[in-house]
Amino acid sequence: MTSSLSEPSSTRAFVGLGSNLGDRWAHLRRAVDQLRGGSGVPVTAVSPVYETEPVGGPEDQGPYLNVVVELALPPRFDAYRLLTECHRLEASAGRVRTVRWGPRTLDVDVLWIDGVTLDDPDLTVPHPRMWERRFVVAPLADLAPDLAGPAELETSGGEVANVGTL
Ligand code: A4P
Ligand code: MG
Repeated sequence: MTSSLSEPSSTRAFVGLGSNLGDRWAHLRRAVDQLRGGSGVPVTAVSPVYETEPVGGPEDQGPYLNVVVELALPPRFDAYRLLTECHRLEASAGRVRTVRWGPRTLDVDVLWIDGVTLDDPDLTVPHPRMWERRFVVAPLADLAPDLAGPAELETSGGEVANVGTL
């Protein structure tokens, strides 16, 4: 039996990470390190980092850094377990929920899981707002041109700028 980082039976998934409070680079780096280190979900790719204008929320919040991370979900790692992992990363970054779409040290959203659709308020997949947000579509297009291409980039909104890699 062979085994590799992306076994044939794994499922491709994408999560979106955003930070606009505190040391934004450190929050994103730490979250990706935690995913690589102890989550049990192989990280297969990390997009470039984009600095992005805030969408929604208070007028005076600062710009975000956003990345998209590609994962190879093992067969028994279902979508809800992935959401729990996302919440664990947010808690570890000291996220405090105040206003909806308000500033946060770390937001981790489940964006897409190949072949999976879920219509649950606790976990909607694909993420219901992903296609309208360039802060999601631009880094996703870097990793998965089969999902997001020029048409999706064109129809999504918001200023984004590639500012490097983690
Ligand atoms: N939930 C349902 N589906 C999902 C999903 N696919 N992934 C539920 C993650 N969570 C999901 O989330 C609220 C509830 O959504 C949770 O209970 C979860 O079970 P939250 O993280 O507590 O609250 P939130 O993030 O403030 O609200 P919401 O509506 O999830 O906002 P979004 O869509 O996450 O947007 N602008 C820029 N430039 N960059 C950003 O990263 N992020 C947001 C947050 C707004 N503006 C932004 C950015
Ligand atoms: Mg969220």
